[in-house]
Amino acid sequence: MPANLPPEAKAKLAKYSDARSVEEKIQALEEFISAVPKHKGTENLLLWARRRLAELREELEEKRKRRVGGGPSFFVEKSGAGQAVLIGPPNSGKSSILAALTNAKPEVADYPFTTRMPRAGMLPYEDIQFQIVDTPPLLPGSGSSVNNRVLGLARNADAIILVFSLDDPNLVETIDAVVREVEDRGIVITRRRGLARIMKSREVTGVRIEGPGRLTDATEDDVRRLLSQYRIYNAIVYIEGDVSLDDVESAVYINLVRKPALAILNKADLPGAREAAEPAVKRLGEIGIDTIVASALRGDGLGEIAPRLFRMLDIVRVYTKQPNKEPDKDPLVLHRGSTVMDVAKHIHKDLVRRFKYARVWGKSVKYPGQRVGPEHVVEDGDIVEIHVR
Ligand SMILES: Nc1nc2c(ncn2[C@@H]2O[C@H](COP(=O)(O)OP(=O)(O)OP(=O)(O)O)[C@@H](O)[C@H]2O)c(=O)[nH]1
Ligand SMILES: [Mg+2]
Repeated sequence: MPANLPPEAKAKLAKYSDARSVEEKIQALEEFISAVPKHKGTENLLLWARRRLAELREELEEKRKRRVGGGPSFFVEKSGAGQAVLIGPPNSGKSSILAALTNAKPEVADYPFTTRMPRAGMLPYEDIQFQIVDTPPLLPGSGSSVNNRVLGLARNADAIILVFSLDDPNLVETIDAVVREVEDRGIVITRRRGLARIMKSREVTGVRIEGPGRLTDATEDDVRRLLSQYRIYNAIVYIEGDVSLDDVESAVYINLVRKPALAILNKADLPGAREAAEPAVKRLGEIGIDTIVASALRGDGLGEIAPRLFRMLDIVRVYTKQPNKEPDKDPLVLHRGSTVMDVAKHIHKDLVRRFKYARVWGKSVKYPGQRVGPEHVVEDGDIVEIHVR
């Protein structure tokens, strides 16, 4: 349902999105909330605004703590070929999975809320490693500050691993609640019809619509008119799938991100687990989340996690080499679709200017050592030798 905001509320929202400091954002958001008329059409918007306000107050609190020196931080610096965050209800076995997959030694206990702070470990896969992050439990609908922080980690991660326990008597409901909690924060993990994202930028002039989607009920000019009401004049509107004008409007305030996600149904060793898994696997299949039935205790399914992560992250490994030398042992990890020029950029920025051509061995070329130009797209396992002027 459209929000039909009065101009005053739209102006406040513009003030909020232009605000730089957390304090300014809090003030603008408070003003916005009082300027929004309360009716059915604005319910979601207000829900978002109140949550965002809670998050900002939390952030301010964190900042104060850091200023007075100390207090452990929730943030986990990325390392390896990708960061995957374990998320799930209390006692589902998140810490046990981290312990089983990596060399980390988190606390595991048979009572809920054992984990209080995130903790990371490295999961080896062939010649690379993924970073796995264990988090405190998520309690859907609780609105707790821990939820906010865990979802903050999820937003920053490269992939999400949902962890559920097969001894949960309401497993399907739990899955639905956790998925909803994640998606309500603008982290899209299910298959969806459409998705719109607005990237404001001084570098573009006007509003440009990009991406593989299509507008279902509006023209590009309608989008421009809508955004100008929010004082957005220079932006890229990125669309995927079928996108309505309403979707574009909610993208003004909710910053959607899509994250690859995987679900682990844990404790497959318990009696009755097989029966419990069936409806859960079905439900996850319906919403388009890949699932592994596993046991952190016995080891079932754990070996599947790294190869699935590799596929989900959509990355390729490239081995660089110098002429007449052996290729490097450690690959460069790049997004799928990267070019030989991206490889050059990763090695040294000087190479971009001096690039002449490259020789490539591997899946992306017809014959070994083929000579290619800068726009040549690399594939997993390619060896790349860059020649400069
Ligand atoms: N039978 C069985 N028990 C498991 C398995 N994985 C974990 N557990 C047990 O489940 C309990 C909770 O495990 P944790 O790894 O602490 O769960 P958690 O999700 O990290 O819990 P919180 O930190 O409280 O959110 C512990 O008693 C574990 O030994 C499993 O695969 N099978
Ligand atoms: Mg734990």
